[in-house]
Amino acid sequence: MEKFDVVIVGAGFSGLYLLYRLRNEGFSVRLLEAQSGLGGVWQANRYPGARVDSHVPNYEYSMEACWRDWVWTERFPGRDELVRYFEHVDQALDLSRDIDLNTRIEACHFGGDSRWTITSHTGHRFTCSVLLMCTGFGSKPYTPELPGLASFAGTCHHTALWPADGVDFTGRRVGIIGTGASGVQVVQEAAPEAERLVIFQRTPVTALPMQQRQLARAAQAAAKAGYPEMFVRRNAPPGNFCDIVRLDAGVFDVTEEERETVFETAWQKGGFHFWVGTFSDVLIDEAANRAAYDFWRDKTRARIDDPAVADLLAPIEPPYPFGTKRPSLEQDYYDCFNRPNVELVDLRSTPIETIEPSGVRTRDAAFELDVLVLATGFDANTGGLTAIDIRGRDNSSLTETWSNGVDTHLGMAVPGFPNMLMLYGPQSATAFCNGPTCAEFQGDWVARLLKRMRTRGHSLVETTAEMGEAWTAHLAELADSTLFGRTDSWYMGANIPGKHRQLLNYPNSDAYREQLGSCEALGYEGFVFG
Ligand code: NA7
Repeated sequence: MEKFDVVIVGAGFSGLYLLYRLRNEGFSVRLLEAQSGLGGVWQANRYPGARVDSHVPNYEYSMEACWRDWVWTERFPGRDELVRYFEHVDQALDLSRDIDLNTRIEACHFGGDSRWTITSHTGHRFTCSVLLMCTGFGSKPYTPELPGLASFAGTCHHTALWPADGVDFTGRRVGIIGTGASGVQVVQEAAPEAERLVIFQRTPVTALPMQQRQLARAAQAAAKAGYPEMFVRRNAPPGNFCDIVRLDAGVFDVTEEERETVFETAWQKGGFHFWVGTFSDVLIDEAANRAAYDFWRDKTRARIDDPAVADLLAPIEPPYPFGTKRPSLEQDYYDCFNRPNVELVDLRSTPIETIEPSGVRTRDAAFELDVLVLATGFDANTGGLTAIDIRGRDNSSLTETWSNGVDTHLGMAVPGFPNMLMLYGPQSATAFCNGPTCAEFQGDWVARLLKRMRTRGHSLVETTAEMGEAWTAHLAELADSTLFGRTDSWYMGANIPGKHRQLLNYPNSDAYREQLGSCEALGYEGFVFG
């Protein structure tokens, strides 16, 4: 059994940052990763068109060793470039010597000796004092129980389980179930290649213009003079992006003309600007939200030729408050529906009845397909953790503990699971916080906590049931005081049948970071040390 101060599970942004930080602080650390390379979701999501929705230079580490010699080719980099970025980070920070790849963790048990024992799929065991779970919010793909799915005779893959040698859409009849971020991206790739493309939509996505562009090497080199200051700004309010700033004014605090200008400016900037970079009340106030939706709807409908298709993709009445399901970014998603080979099926009016060997049968029609793409998302936030047999005090199982809902303190610690901390986990700012920004401020917080414990001779840190209940109640208040609680989304755990409905992501990264800071300033309030 290999013995360490700290074991980290997961080699995405959070896990790699912690390895770098904690090793520099003199801890013995091992990072264990199921996949064959670094980058977390970017290893797994190799479906055609996979691309990050955060623009350069937000989606990268702030350490100069990582950005000094690194050059991006696109404003929103694609999956392969992101994987190469992680290889570059690996070299720049010399990480791999402390990482075991191809090591899927099956069990983590907290023992009577106050240490964790971690068991891999091969039966290899590790022991550590502190366990850091960095399994990400989207590491467990979700495949709905579609009757007859196993009988499909063609090629069928979930986007997050895509084969390494790819799938050729050329001249084939392709069906795509799901229109979230992954579905939008695959549609854009498949539409020009497939002989026939059928998109099965249950809920329309409010996709925003990416405004993608190539990045010139010289311009990036010049911009780097401003990077240190930008990365400091990324860690301060407002927001967690270098350059997306929400106004300190509500939608109706300005004239109609000013409002149009603000919306139009954000639209032209592209990316998440229109989602989180306009007025302060868009995600809080129904009327303000409606103004944003109407702007989005009118812009979007203007691109769709067939009014009946426009009614499904961008309905006159909002299907849910704008931005309370995650908006995806698109390049020519809506234009794809003007192509003669592309067809949209509304699953609300004609649900899937069965999958047959030849394709998909809905209540009204049968669609013969050669390829079926399941862009159906993830058991988000909790699935990556509950997939592992994690057992805390008294052998209690995390999966069972969370079966009626998640309680954590700050989205980082679970009552009854001492010396285990989660990064980018449920009930933290996860998914409302730019990944690398969150990885760094949470990682720094953990590093300071572990150093303090070492200085004071503590070997145990845990939170209490009262703190867990209080944090959950706080998130419930946030769900009620914003528009997020009204929508069935994976933020609310509502995309998985039977999953407890609760807000699983803290919807304000500035306020979240302040909470972490005040906890620390008060001597790690809510934590008990031993
Ligand atoms: P998402 O955003 O969860 O999207 C999944 C899509 O699959 C969504 O449109 C769902 O419709 C649809 N879905 C799920 N189950 C079914 C069934 N049973 N029938 C029909 N359609 C279904 O996952 P993505 O992978 O696109 O993106 C996840 C995040 O990863 C993304 O936001 C980024 O942060 C990266 P629904 O909306 O539930 O009606």
